[in-house]
Amino acid sequence: MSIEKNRIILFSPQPVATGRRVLLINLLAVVSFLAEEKGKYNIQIFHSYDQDEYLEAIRNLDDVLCIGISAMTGYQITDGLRFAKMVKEEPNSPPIVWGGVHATILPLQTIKDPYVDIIVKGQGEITFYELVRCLQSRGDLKDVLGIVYKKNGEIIENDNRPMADIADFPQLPYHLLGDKIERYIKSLAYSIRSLPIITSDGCPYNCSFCYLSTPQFKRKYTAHEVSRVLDHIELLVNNYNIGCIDIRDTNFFIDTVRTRAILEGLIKRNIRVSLAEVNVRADQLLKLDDDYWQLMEEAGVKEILIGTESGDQDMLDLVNKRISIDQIIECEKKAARYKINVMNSFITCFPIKSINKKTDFKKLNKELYNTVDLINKIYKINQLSTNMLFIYIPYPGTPLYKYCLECGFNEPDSFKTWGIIGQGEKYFPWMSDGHINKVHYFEKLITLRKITSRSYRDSQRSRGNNKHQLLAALGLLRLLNLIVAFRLKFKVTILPFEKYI
Ligand code: B12
Repeated sequence: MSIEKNRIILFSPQPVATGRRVLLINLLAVVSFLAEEKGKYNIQIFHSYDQDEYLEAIRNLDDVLCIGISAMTGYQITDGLRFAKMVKEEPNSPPIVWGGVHATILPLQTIKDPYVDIIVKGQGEITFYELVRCLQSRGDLKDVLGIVYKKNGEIIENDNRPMADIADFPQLPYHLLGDKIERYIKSLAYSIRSLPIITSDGCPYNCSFCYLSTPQFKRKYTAHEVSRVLDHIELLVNNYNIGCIDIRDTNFFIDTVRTRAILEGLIKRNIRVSLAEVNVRADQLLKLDDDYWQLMEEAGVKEILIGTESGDQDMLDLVNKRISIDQIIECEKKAARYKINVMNSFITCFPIKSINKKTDFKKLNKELYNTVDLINKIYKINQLSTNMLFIYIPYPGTPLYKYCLECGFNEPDSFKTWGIIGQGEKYFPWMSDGHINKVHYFEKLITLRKITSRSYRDSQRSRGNNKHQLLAALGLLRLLNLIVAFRLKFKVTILPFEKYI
């Protein structure tokens, strides 16, 4: 008797070697239509951290219809391949389907990997639903739009599926996570229970490093209705006792009328939550009047997330950011006036053209030091703002990618090799391992400066953090803060003892 195949396993690899766990919005979205057919499919979703559980799930694959893996460019590929290899070593291993940004941008190279059977390009909601139904009925994959697959050793690329409006997709099936959802509820400064949501998709701006510039994504913007967003937030507050929502849209302020209606709706419905990591650009916020800022404060916006990218105007111009350093500072001041903290996301090590494609340390340091100087200025405005430094990873298909090739970027020739990108200098002639270490050291100093600051100390007192208060009483925090401030001001990196703190 043949076993009915109705089990689907989805796996989320870690974004970095010592990764963190964030709610798997992408995987919940992928199975949102399938989950509506109650009882028909047994859907299991695993994070890379859940090793015992996924090892148990893949011990017997007889009833598994397919396995899905999501990956961004970089380490997620390495971790996803590790899992795919384990699956392939089991008897009766089902097709392995890869989705996410990387497979979408480079499908024809990705499909060549032996651990990739099918690729879903772009939005997964409808394509994965049709794919699962096709696999179950042993139909012909040629009828499923938006996939690339192998048939008798031949690679077949179907036509793209037109992008759908996200308003047509069902609500995320949170219930699939069961009690495991607790693992994704984070304690943030604004609440001990926070979860992320995404209320819109796409962004019309043209930053040249962003994957949205690639033809597959086309920067198309679609969004959920105001009432749906409010219902969604209410559901998280009521069902999971959530006190803080992170708004992870690519840009929450593209339609400011819609955003205003959401903020007003929160007040009208008396939904008391903090809003954090709200994605926006500095120039968009500067266009808003004081009433709008007031509304943000009243509705609970505690933190905005700005892709500040660089403190070096030459780099901001290179990546077509269309923002000035003055605007960034102006926005920081305005936010501080309304008690809104800013999370600045910086990207460092953008490509630099040089003679003989050798590292130009002068330009490399100029870019990093200007960014550190901007962070110093931001600290003076608001000690509680967060500043994150990411090392630039080139994405094929973006305008900046062509420039990277001109600067000597050593293009990875396989899916596997894209997995180690961002883990050292090897592929980037414009930077060095020594410089990357310096970036990581500055990153640590920037965090240390924040958590040894007076404002942070006060915030910890109100949270009853006794350890922090003891260190403060001993004067150690103040001392460390002064040392770190000195290092960041004069870019002093000798005897980096803070690395061990
Ligand atoms: C949440 C998030 C994270 C999470 C983890 C995400 C994860 N996949 O595990 C964290 C916070 C860890 C993270 C980290 C990073 N991230 Co991030 N992140 C996001 C964010 C904000 C939301 C992703 C999301 O849930 N989207 C909503 C879902 C519905 O869309 P989706 O992910 O595209 O998924 C759809 C399809 O791609 C497809 N799909 C996806 N997976 C699968 C799997 C299968 C089997 C199938 C069939 C389909 C499918 O179907 C989904 C539904 O339509 C996006 C920006 C954004 N708003 O999208 C950036 C984004 C994904 N991150 C990005 C980057 C670069 C990073 C970093 C590497 C560095 C950085 N600058 O932030 C770091 C990693 C290093 C570090 N220090 O942590 C880029 C990715 C670019 C690329 N080429 O890969 C994005 C697009 C932001 C950007 N514009 O630069 N990120």
